[in-house]
Amino acid sequence: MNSKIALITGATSGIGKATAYEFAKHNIKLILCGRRQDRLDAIQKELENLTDIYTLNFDVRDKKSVLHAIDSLPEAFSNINILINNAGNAHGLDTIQDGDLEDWDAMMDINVKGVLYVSKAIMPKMVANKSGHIINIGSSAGKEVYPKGNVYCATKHAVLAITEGMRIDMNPYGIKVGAVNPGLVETEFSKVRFKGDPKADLVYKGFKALQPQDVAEIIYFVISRPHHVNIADLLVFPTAQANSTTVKKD
Ligand code: NDP
Ligand code: 8X3
Repeated sequence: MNSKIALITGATSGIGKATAYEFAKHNIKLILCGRRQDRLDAIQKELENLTDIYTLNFDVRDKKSVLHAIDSLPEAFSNINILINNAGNAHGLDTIQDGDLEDWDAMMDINVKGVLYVSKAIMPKMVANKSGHIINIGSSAGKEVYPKGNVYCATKHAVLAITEGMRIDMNPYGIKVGAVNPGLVETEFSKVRFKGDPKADLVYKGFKALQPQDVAEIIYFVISRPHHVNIADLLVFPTAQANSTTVKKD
């Protein structure tokens, strides 16, 4: 069987890692990306009896590394059918006047420019093949700004604008483009946001947050629709969450 090839950024943790496991169950060949090679190796070892895996180690902020990594793919992995632009994080939670410039750079560079660089490296072959599917992982923060979310929310609003632009530009080539936008998902997201401060553990206390596997199953649903069906924009919350600031806790 000629199975599809998916490239997942941010595959070392959380939503990206769970998506790798979900896709592997369905025999999709995987290109797993991230900066922590030890984790990529461990995931490859666990999944290689289910599907073919190739790992790429690069920082999505570094455009040369991104282009070089994609260019270096062996022939068997070079025709990417599915791109999951997932790598991203929040850095800090501050009012805009107290915001840290390094945090702003990190979020803009990873969440916005990273999506652009990786897409730019992969889209030409999709265009030439007149086939492909790009899913950008946005957020409920891309639909609604919450207190102290300022720059993170701006990056996720940008991801949604980029998704809409891509869908228009890819339309003549039959390439599907859509966004999956989760609310609160229990991953390493808050550990990164709060830089190891124990208050990260409180974010998912007192209610059942979405689990990475929940989002991975949704991503698989999106990529497994018939050819004529494109899920353009999907918002998913845990049941306890009504919007960014309304969460029913015990
Ligand atoms: P995690 O922190 O668990 O995973 C983030 C992933 O991004 C890691 O695999 C990390 O890999 C990768 N990454 C981070 N920075 C870079 C970089 N500079 N270059 C390459 N890879 C990088 O978080 P989540 O799984 O929660 O986040 C995944 C996506 O989901 C993000 O875009 C996030 O904004 C979004 N999201 C998360 C929600 C949540 O509540 N958790 C809700 C809505 C959206 P490594 O460090 O190995 O490079
Ligand atoms: C992650 C969800 O609400 O923590 O994008 O910003 S939130």
